[in-house]
Amino acid sequence: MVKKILVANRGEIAIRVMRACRELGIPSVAVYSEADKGALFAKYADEAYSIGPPPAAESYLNIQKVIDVAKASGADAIHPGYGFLAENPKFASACEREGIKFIGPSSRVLELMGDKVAARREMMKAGVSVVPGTDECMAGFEQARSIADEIGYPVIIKPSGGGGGIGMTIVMNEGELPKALESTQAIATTTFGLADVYIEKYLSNPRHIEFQILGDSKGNVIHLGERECSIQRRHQKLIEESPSPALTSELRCKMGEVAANAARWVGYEGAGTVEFLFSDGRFYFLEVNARVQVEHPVTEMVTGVDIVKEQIRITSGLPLSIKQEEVRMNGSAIECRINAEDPLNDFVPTPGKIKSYHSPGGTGIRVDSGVYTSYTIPPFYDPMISKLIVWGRDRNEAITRMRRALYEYVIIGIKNNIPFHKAVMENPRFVKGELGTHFIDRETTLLEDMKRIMEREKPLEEKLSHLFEEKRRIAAIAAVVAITQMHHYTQPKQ
Ligand code: MV4
Repeated sequence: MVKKILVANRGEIAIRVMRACRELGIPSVAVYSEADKGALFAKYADEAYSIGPPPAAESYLNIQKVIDVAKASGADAIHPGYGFLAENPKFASACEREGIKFIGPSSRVLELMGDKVAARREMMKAGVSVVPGTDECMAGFEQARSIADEIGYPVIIKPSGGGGGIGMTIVMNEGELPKALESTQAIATTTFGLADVYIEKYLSNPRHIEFQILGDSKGNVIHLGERECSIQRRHQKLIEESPSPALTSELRCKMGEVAANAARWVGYEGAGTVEFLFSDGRFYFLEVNARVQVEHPVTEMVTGVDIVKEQIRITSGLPLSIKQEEVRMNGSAIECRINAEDPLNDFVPTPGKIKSYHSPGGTGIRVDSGVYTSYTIPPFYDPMISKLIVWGRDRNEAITRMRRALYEYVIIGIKNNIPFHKAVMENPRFVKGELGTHFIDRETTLLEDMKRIMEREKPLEEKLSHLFEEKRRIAAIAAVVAITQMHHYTQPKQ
């Protein structure tokens, strides 16, 4: 086993990783920016080191600083979490050079999966069905036009340098093609430093279904079933679940095998996700995420496998602790991302101080978070407050349990998206499992539903109002202190 792990991340995922370290008896090291001095993850770690100013570019993204702390603290491995340096091949190779184990795939695999066109080409070679489109970058307008003609409109132009939706442009007809090409290339250049773009057939309202895979250094690759992540807004996932209501066990078996074969083909070591678009009973490879994902807990809830512990085992050169035929998917899990954002005001971020905080509990509930009462969510990073994950014996039980958990959840002081989640859990199409990537745009009643639900649950807030009568409590404490001191100073010495 590795001996000491530096966690190069913040917030809930840093704590998630440190929890696995603690269960394995491995000491953990936190690195934190000046904005995170008071954060829970920095306190949870066995050691914590400041690495610079709040902007991520000067702290969490500073490769040299992170490596310097790893060396100074004697950490022999680094877990990058998600985001920040997690899929940066330069960081992985810097670790490799310095003799520190990077908990993730090799820099070669990160490089390959980061280049979306190369990944598509590799998957075609592996016999994986990809969305109809190109296997190389667009050389120019003429080439783009002939390919679009071939696959038929609408098409979508995507930057090769980055996944996740940034810069993607939908093209309905040939007339729109030149402008779309130009704009995607411009965004690709400024965002990813690479003008390369590629073309795919555009699928309207597909489902987003992804498979969790694990590969060890002995060549074993398994999958832990799928997650459906169709409920997203501006490429930000908001609700994820496992299993997908759209898959039969036959299709799950088939897609899982394709995902595992894809990982095997590239020599994948570590935890990863193979993303597919699913439409009209057919599935198409989209991209590989070479990291542990935000939504990994739903898979942990239905399979019982601790994905982060597996990552650490893999990096330590140990075999996976479970074989494919031993993987059982039991029941149904749903995750709601609880964000500091105002769902009534175009989901604008609302960082700030949490005056009062009470998270749900009881049967089948998991809350992954890095916040506490009186904690201030800094404005510099992702405004996620927590992930609320529930498990039920079937999807209906998971939904009713999620409604119950959301009812219990009290966050006072900052606006948050709990009303949005309550509205979705009551949405008839969500309940029927009729999902697609355009769900939020198409469900036009969600805003009214949220308002109605907030009105309905006002009495509860009033019942809990003592929780946020902070000023009155402080005044009372101040009065007691004043009286005590008066007594102390006015008593004549005996
Ligand atoms: C697509 C697609 C339809 N057809 N690809 C990829 C990353 C994910 N976050 C969005 N992606 C999509 N890829 C093909 N071939 C639809 C989406 C998509 C989307 C695209 C543009 C603007 C908004 C979108 C919302 C959800 C899904």
